[in-house]
Amino acid sequence: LRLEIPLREALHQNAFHLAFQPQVDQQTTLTTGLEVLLRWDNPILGSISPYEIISVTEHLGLMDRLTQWIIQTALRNFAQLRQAGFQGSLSINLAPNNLRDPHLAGFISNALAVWSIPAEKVIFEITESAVIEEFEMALKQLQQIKEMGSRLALDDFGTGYSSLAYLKRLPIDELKIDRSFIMNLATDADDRAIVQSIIELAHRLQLNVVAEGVETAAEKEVLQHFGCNAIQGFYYSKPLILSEIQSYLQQRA
Ligand code: G
Ligand code: G
Ligand code: MN
Ligand code: NA
Repeated sequence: LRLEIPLREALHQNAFHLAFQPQVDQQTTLTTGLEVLLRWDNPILGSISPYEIISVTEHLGLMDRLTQWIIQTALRNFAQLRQAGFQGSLSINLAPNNLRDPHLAGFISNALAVWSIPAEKVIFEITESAVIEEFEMALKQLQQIKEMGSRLALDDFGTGYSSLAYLKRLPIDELKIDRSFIMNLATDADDRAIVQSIIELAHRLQLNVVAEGVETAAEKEVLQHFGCNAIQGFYYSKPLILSEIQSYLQQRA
């Protein structure tokens, strides 16, 4: 494949970087969370999506290396932001292969200790596709992460990749409503009904709800009206590199 050789090179040179997207609490309007997103800008190939990076990396058998780089770099950057006064949480995406790694929780725990980050400040995002195969194995890793004190979010909720069965079977703290339900929220009555129901369901299950991909004030207002806890999307900010998120946080708190 066109990506295999450049990606292998990038993995050995740590040629990636991370972007951070704010999550804004709707009661306080404070930025109470950041999601970390993997970025790779190759001078020849351009910008490659994280989906592609992760699937090729898994194929190359180098996922553990990439995951370790993501977690270490994300927590090092998070420690810097915390030192500058940020008190919110950091959300890190986990890939399917991560949940087959029995050393994952231990690795996370060590990295948290290195940077003196309280475990409860870190949220790990998973999708149904990460647990659908080898469910018992995945559940074990997730339980270990929970026992350490970190939190879990079910990402892309409502799509084929995240279903109701997993709400019951996984120790989840948060639901992230997929962008596909948000896109037409201002005009589509069906989407409004779906989103309202997801928020109500989440609250009845004592889960926090974050809406993703919010781009307009109209969408934000509908979500606020339904009691959505936090909003992430271009309406507030696109994903920002470390120096940009530092100034964003200084300006907005
Ligand atoms: O930021 P962007 O919309 O390009 O990200 C697309 C998707 O790629 C995200 O929704 C997320 O699920 C996945 N993704 C982004 N960064 C990471 C990462 O660091 N690790 C994993 N496993 N997935 C990521
Ligand atoms: O983890 P997940 O795959 O849901 O990551 C969210 C992705 O969506 C990120 O890749 C991010 O760049 C992208 N994104 C974030 N906010 C918006 C938005 O408001 N609109 C659109 N179109 N994409 C967004
Ligand atoms: Mn995510
Ligand atoms: Na998503």
